[in-house]
Amino acid sequence: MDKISLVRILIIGIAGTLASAVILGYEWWTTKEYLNEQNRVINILYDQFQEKRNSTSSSAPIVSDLPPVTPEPVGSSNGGAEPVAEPEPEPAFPVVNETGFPLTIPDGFKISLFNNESLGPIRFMAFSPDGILFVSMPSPTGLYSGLKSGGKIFALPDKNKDGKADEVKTVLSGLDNLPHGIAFYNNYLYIAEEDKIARYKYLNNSEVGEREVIVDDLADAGDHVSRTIGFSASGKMYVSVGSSCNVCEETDSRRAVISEYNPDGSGFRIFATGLRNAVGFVFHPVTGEIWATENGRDELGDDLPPDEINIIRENNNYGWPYCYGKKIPDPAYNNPGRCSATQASTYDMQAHSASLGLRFWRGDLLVAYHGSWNRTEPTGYKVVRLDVEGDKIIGEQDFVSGWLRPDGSKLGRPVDVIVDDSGAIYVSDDKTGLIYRVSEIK
Ligand SMILES: [Ca+2]
Ligand SMILES: [Ca+2]
Repeated sequence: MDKISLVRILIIGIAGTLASAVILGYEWWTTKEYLNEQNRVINILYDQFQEKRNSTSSSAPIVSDLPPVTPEPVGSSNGGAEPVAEPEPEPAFPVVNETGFPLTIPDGFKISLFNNESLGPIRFMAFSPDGILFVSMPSPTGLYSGLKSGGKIFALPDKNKDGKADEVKTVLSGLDNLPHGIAFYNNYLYIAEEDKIARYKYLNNSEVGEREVIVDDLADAGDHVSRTIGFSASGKMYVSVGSSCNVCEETDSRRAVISEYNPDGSGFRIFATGLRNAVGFVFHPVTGEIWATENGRDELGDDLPPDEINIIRENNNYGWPYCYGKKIPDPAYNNPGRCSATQASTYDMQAHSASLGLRFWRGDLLVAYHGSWNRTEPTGYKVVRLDVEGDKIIGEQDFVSGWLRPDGSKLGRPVDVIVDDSGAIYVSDDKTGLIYRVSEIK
């Protein structure tokens, strides 16, 4: 090798090292800045809320687990004086809110923070076989921030079962393609990234083995980058990949579908189609069928089309891009004939709710509404309870709300919902980086 070639190689090597250092430094810096900013926002929100709370605490206690007020006996008289104001009726069951956020929950429940410091824009959750809550963080700056590297998986053990994470462990870091979906199956931790499925042997106590990529050809690029993964009781793996666009005819049949695989990544087939972005799906505890959320398209106004819950059955087409809701033709194609062979939604939700994670709980469905980003008046930003009867949904009520304030500001954005063995509910939030825990007061 002559001297000039040697010098060239040296120069290329030094330049490469410098470029890597700059990229790593940038990622470290953006992550740090992001987390600092998240913690700063949480602190400001918390302080503002505490101020308001202190100024109104006599009339509106946040923690209202007080003994019931004994009502005035009927017919009692106050001696002809001016009528006195009726005392506020106390709820029949107490409600406890320890979060510092102005959240509303059903009577008889308590809500608290499972972790105290922002984990960054966390998304989907799963419990390990040894009962530890795992959560994904696809990117330190958010799923749709453009930065696709620096993804992490956290574990939050609660060994003493006091409803607070004992610590936060970083199980995996440096994942570079938006780890989002997360599931445990047969003692493996599975991670769904934008273009891959990887699995790791689970070794208990939040420890995992080597990375094994079992699917490396998920459709990537384009609009919807979250991938969701789950396992049926019959031992099949399901993966949801949304559309590449808001509304369009896909050229890649692997988009806007839920696909089925064997747990080792073999046996790929498309299971159901016409799903614009089924970000959340779960298995019915009795029938084993897949129930999925579906995010409707944009640019049809504030109230169209609905977000949907669909029961996903083999070879069904759920409408997108030609039809939405109950077989309504999309004006982009205006082709009613297309709708006859598609499935009507099981349930329609408010347009732009951005329904994401869902979970069965006490026979009903809890669904996280991440909240609208482009509606005139914001909607969502809450967890709802859908009243399930057989294969129908017959009602909807707020379960946790209050992140969306009357002035339109948003304190948090729920992403996923999960239930532990005791029946306590956990809600992840990618705005605050917090996990809320809702439990019944015994
Ligand atoms: Ca604990
Ligand atoms: Ca549909």
